[in-house]
Amino acid sequence: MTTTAFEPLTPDTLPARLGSITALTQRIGANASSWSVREVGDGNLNLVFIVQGSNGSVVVKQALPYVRLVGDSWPLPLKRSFFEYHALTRQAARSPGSVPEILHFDQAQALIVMEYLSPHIILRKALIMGRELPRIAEDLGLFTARTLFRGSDLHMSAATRKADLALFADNVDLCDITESLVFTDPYFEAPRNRHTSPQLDALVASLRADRDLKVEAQRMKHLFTANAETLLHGDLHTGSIMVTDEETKVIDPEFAFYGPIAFDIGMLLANYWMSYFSQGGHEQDGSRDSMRAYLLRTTTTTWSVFRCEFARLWRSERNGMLYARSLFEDAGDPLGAEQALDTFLHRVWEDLLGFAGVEIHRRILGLAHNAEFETIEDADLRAACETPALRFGRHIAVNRRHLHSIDEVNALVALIDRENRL
Ligand code: SR1
Ligand code: MG
Repeated sequence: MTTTAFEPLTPDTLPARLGSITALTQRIGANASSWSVREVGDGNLNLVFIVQGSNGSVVVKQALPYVRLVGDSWPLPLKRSFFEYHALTRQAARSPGSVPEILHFDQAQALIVMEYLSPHIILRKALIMGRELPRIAEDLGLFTARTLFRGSDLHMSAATRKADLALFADNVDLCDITESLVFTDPYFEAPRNRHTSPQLDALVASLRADRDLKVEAQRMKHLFTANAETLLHGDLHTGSIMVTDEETKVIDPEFAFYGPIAFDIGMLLANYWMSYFSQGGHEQDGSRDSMRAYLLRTTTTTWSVFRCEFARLWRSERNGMLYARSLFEDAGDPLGAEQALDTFLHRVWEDLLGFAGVEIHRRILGLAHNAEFETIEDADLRAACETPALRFGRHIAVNRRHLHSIDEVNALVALIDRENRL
């Protein structure tokens, strides 16, 4: 790379601009003029290229100085690429094998060269197709437990964690997107919002007039901004996960920052639940009942794997300043550590329901919608899927302290969905 001033890549300029990077040429072949380059980015923010050479392929992800979904009227700092790179290195260390291998990072050009995952596809697309992925629950339960535990004061030294907290505290603009788009905009008539209209108009108006819901959404926002508990992925929806039947990889942590443990898991479970509610819009080729059952099983297993792995790490790697062993195990009180663990996980459970509720709302009422609903072309059918999702989101956000188990919540999902379909 010869230029230092930022310049967006194009398929035509990429070979000449990246052709001398050894990490890249070693991986795919040195003859850059023979590389074939496709821009495949379909996310909301960045350019994504697949570069194929004689010996293999890589992915080049480059940030743009604005939000791709909206255009240059919404500027966004290139530095998000720096946070993504640093988050990926930490996730690779804390949950080995869970993220793509990073081959090269160029901060000035805001680009990351990484392993090309093939034949992986985006989890959201797989779920829309009705594919039952056998590994995601286990893999994502482990990923969330390991990254969230090992990035917290339960595990890290205070000095290392505080330095890292300072580094990621600068990811202000990406946090601002979440703070506005997830926690605030859905609950009033914000200019960037949209929803399936007129079918959802009455329900949307009632949600925006719902005082209990708005208060709860703001409690969740307060927690998100003020509880710098661990290094989050920050955008762990099913579009940030790539899958095959054998492997699960988590991508795109550009929203990484220090926030509450429950946020990543809440967002993930919300996306499984939204997939469930969308299944009725994808039954052209037959019933999706098996897929519905699979999705509920997936939420149950993800949450139980998370809990088990978190508990294992609590017992074996709790070397940080919180819940010090000197107070419990070393003082002959191992039960005290178990009591603290139960309390801790109970709080995570209550908070994840709140985060899940608002995540569901923002994907139906806000700017950035989900493909599982958006690909339902018939607006009446789409609204019929979105309606129970919105009601469920409201219920779990407002009643999160009274819902005691994942089975209870899944029973509610099935009930609300069935009532709407009859
Ligand atoms: C303007 S960005 C909209 C959404 O896309 C990202 O994936 C995040 O989820 C963000 O909220
Ligand atoms: Mg993304």
